[in-house]
Amino acid sequence: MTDTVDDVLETVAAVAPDVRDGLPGRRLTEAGVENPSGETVTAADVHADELFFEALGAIDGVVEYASEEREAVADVGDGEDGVAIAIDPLDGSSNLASNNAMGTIVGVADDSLPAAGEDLVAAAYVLYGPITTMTVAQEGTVTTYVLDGGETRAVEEDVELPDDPVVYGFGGRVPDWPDAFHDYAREIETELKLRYGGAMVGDVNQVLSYGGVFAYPALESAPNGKLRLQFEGAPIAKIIEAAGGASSDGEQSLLSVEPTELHQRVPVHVGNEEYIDRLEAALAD
Ligand code: P6P
Repeated sequence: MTDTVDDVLETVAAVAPDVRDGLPGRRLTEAGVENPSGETVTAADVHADELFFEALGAIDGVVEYASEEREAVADVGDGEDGVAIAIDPLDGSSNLASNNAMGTIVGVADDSLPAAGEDLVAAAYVLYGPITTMTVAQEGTVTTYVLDGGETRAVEEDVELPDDPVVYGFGGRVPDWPDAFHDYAREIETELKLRYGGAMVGDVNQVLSYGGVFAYPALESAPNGKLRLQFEGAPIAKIIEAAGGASSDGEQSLLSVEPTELHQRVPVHVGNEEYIDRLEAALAD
């Protein structure tokens, strides 16, 4: 299986530059449809999903492909056992209009989708920032690569969250935060600097780089929050926990959340363990 996982990660790294190259021509183009989560789909979302589906679905050993843009899991196997891919092809695509960071998030599971985070054998995100990087959790360790000119170059190995946290980023509107999260946020604001860019990959990468906490919490208007377990919460939690951090849906690790449906939403909190412990204590009061 390791060979298949390596093939998947190498393929994501190979496709990512084509996703990036396709962005300028699709800057303000909507696809005229909504995704299964009811969100407007951009032409860039569709393009990225098509590129990844074609490349990842062709890998021997990949048997299922599911994306934030598709209603159902696609069977891409040949009847043999293999791994399943859950992908957010272009995370934060609404940032394209404002030319801000976006990303790709991938979970590789050794179980049929929807899979529990504990069944992820690898996870990765690509960050389309000033430079294109790819951060991978595999076999309990995190590695960051620069993707440049067709080359994939490891630039940091055994990545770990810094011990001295600096930044926080919380999604949702303040009046929509439940009181317990609101009070927690008020405390955090006195300790850390606000860094919130509207694309999970960019905001989580800030936490991984500087230490701190990212959350898209449960909201009064949306008790399960906004982010999807399969395509955002679980793979990101896999990476942050492999980097020595912690994750929570408010009560438990995101890797322990029971998968019930492919596009299920989940409150997401990831970062240094101290901040996740305090979050869970605040919500338990
Ligand atoms: P808001 C992007 O649409 C996304 O799914 C995540 O990447 C990001 O963290 C969140 O939604 C941003 O949501 O409500 O701030 O626009």
